[in-house]
Amino acid sequence: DQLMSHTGHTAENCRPMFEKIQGRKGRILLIGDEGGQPARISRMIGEAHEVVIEYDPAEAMRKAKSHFDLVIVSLVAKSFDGLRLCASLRFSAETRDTPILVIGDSDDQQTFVKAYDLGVNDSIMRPVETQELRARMATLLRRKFTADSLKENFNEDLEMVISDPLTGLGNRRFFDRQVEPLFDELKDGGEDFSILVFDIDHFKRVNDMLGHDMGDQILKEVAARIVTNMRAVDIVSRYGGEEFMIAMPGTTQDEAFFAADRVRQSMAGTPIFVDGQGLSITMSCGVAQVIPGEQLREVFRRADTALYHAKRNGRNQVKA
Ligand code: GH3
Ligand code: MG
Ligand code: MG
Ligand code: MG
Repeated sequence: DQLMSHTGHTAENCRPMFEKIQGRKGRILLIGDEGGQPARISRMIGEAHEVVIEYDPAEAMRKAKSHFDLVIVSLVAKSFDGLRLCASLRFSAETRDTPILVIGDSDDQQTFVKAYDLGVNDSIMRPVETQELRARMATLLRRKFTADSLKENFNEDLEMVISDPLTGLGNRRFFDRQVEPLFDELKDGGEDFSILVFDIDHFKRVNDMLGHDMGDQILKEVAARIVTNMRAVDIVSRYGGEEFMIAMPGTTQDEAFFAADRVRQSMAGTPIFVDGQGLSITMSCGVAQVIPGEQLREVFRRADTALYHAKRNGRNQVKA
């Protein structure tokens, strides 16, 4: 077959893209007819990237979900519908952001237009020419790697900003970020929604007696016991020093009270062991259910007031 490019794009003066991009090997999934494009394309890509060839579209779809950097789809394959595969790739959340390069025939402009409509990133015409293929791939991969690294850095920074390194729980910023949109959503849907605030009893005394490091160990265990006793849908945070705020979606005040008391008992009923020493730690809790029409900060205030009553009333108890 001919290796002349239709684009008139000669590559003699281009730097060949044999090497890795940004120091990374790309993971490339090639999909086409058996005995057709994929084997040839794979040879053109060479050793610089990791290539996986697939002939079956369903299997290709499954594989595409496991972190490929680029998917190359033949639109001239006879054994499956390439456009349909592109549509599936764009439709699935796991492959929505994976770049797609399609290979088609130069006289089939309509197919290319449809492919771009579906959201493919780039196209190349047959007969595929090595330098052009590599140059187009390099552009797509460079963009993908940059997006990946932005995403990673963003998540790392975000993680630092919203998580508490001592307990592993989200912090106040995390809680507010999670709860505000949830609050609006549940309020609109008319669903029940309750807030709990826990505060450790006489924690200053614990610190004074045992030291701040022991205090920290206790905080870790307290956080773990709270998480163990809450559901996965509940949003648990270390809101302040020794204060934990929890949002319970789909939960009435009575149900929230019951859950809070279960947490309280898990603390009061079992000593916390730090350095072989068993310590009896208790917590007080305030509960408030969202009243229709109320603002989030009003719910927080009512939960805080309930906590204040629990403290005033002798601690180690839940008040609503
Ligand atoms: P109360 O029962 O009224 O809540 O008494 P308390 O002593 O727990 O309440 P107060 O708010 O007066 O004191 C909270 C103490 O928690 C102050 C501080 O020594 C301690 N604390 C806050 N954050 C941390 C932390 O990150 N580590 C440790 N070890 N102690 C903390
Ligand atoms: Mg406190
Ligand atoms: Mg306090
Ligand atoms: Mg306290």
